[in-house]
Amino acid sequence: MLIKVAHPFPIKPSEITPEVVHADRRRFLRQAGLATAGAALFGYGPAKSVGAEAELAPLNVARKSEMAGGETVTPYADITHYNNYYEFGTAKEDPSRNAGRLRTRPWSVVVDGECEAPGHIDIDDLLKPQALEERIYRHRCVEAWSMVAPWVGLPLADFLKRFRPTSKAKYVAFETLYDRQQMPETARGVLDWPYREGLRIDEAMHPLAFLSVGLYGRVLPNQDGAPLRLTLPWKYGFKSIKSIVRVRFMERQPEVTWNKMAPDEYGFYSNVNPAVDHPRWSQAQERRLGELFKRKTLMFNGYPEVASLYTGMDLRRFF
Ligand SMILES: Nc1nc2c(c(=O)[nH]1)N[C@H]1C(S)=C(S)[C@@H](COP(=O)(O)O)O[C@H]1N2
Ligand SMILES: [Mo]
Repeated sequence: MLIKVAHPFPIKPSEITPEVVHADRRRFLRQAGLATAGAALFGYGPAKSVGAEAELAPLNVARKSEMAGGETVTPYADITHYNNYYEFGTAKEDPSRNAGRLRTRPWSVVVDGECEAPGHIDIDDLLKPQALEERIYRHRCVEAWSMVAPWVGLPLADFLKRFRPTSKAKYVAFETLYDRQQMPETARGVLDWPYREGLRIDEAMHPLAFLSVGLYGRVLPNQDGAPLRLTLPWKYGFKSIKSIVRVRFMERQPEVTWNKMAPDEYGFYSNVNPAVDHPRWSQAQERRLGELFKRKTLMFNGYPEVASLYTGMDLRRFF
């Protein structure tokens, strides 16, 4: 019998190049224009009935926080039309076009491994009694673009503690849904599916680590990782795994997608660090969506409160 085995990585890591690095100027100007128009349309506040977000259910946000130092929030149109979600295609506009196929109900998350109360939780059981919070966070992609987004969700620690991790739980691993029917792009095998990410337990329990279920006061759009995703503002965007179906407490460091694919380019920690360049481009600057000029990238993306997690570690080695 002939078994056809697809090459696991038909796209070489070296062919994945940050769009902004070679973004031609025309395209960028067009995008900047779109951003400005978007800002004029909705500004920021609770999402108004303009555009696609109006169809998504509003969430009951009990608490709001200012975590981005009063920076301008990126327009909804940009946050939802310039995405990385490779299960729905590798171009930035692909997820907004293709993620409509994703069915986000029913949805349950399996939690197991080194914990006293393993099990699964239905997304609606998680949301009902939960007082949701809004966090305005900077988000810095490893590809050197950035945005500021108003997420709605709960501290990741609150979610994880429900399952009572044991003292052996030194790491937490996360997995995205992998369903070829809903995600036909996964047939191309760009990444080794399912998409996997992981954190050290103290990183996962840090008060900044957030589990997002909404954006701009409403349920998350599929392209942004519905129905639940991580949001880790001090790390490069790829650590913020989308559409999570599985969480596992582990004694050893889990294998994670991008590190496995290109270990010299993407470390396990992936903390935003302007002093440690990616082998193929600088990480010292970034382009905020909707802005023309680059700005300086800040250590830990401007969240110095996480520095104590890494005391004594050589951040060039543990990048
Ligand atoms: N499952 C999954 N999660 C993912 C990705 C992905 O391709 N698949 N892309 C990551 C990357 S590289 C970034 S920058 C962020 C983008 O999140 P956003 O589209 O909501 O801005 O999602 C991250 N989470
Ligand atoms: Mo990213």
